[in-house]
Amino acid sequence: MTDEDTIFHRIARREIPADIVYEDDEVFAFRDIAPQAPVHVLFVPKESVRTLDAMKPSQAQIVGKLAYAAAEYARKEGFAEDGYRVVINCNGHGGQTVFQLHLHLLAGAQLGRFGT
Ligand code: IU
Repeated sequence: MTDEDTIFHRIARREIPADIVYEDDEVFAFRDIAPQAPVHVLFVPKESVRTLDAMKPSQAQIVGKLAYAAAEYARKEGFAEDGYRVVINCNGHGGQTVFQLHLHLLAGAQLGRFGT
């Protein structure tokens, strides 16, 4: 497995099962295996991007696609008005453990403040 063949790439190829809740040409989303909130869905680009820090200028729109897909999902599922949080962890101090860019969507309860 290389940097460009993470567990998320394997989920996208259906080599590893996951509860995929959304997919289009550029983005797919599935339920986090270890949810940190009642709703915890990961939005992942199909294009390989290791981290937010590794994004090229030509890839900047990918983050918008992830955020838009998450917002649409929240509206469709009916919790947009109650609210939610989106998070992108970057590298070690950010807590990134899978090195394919992904956006966490967390919802379904009042979330605590974040920090150290
Ligand atoms: P992080 O931002 O890189 O820390 O997020 C990785 C997430 O991927 C984390 O919340 C894991 O629970 C989740 N995850 C998963 O849903 N399925 C897996 O097979 C693996 C990790 I490995």
